[in-house]
Amino acid sequence: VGFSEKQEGLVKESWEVMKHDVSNLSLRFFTLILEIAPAAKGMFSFLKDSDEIPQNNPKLKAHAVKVFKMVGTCESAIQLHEKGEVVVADTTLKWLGAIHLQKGVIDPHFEVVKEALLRTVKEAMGEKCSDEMSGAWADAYDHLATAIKNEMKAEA
Ligand code: HEM
Ligand code: ISQ
Repeated sequence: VGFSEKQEGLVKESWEVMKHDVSNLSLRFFTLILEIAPAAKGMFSFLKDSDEIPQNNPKLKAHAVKVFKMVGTCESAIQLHEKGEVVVADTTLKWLGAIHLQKGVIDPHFEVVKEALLRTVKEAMGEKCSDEMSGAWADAYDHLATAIKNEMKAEA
């Protein structure tokens, strides 16, 4: 259940490497989401008027960076090691719950985004990506995703 300091260290350490290429990686992350689930395209406002994934859309980039960073820094999801609970700033969580509810995001979508995120990390880190590192990212993501899903249920 909990998120260990070791896991947090693995996530943050790899984030420090990946952040130097965050623009490209974020685009890759988003491309993978649509590769896994093409139907998700219609949900994103910044894609409404384009047939393909814009390679140079500042809005898309800003969004994707925000999401990537949120998991990578474990910041907005400060994992309480003692309790094994995620504490996300209440207002941030309410905001995230509201956006995703309004956009029609449902539980299975979270698996798609998770898969895309893990593949992005794996590609970016190459040989440095151990199973332990992947597992740490998976857990960091799961904690945040659970918090968002709970908030969505509370708001629905
Ligand atoms: C918007 C984060 C999961 C679809 C956002 C925004 C953030 C965010 C920060 C707001 C961006 C902004 O306004 O600057 C996250 C995190 C997730 C997650 C941390 C998981 C832990 C998902 C999933 C989907 C999804 C599973 C479904 C495919 C969307 C959509 C928007 C959005 C459609 C609105 C984009 C727009 O403005 O058109 N998300 N998200 N998100 N997210 Fe997520
Ligand atoms: C919003 N929520 C989840 C994943 C995303 C990826 C790229 C851009 C926006 C996103």
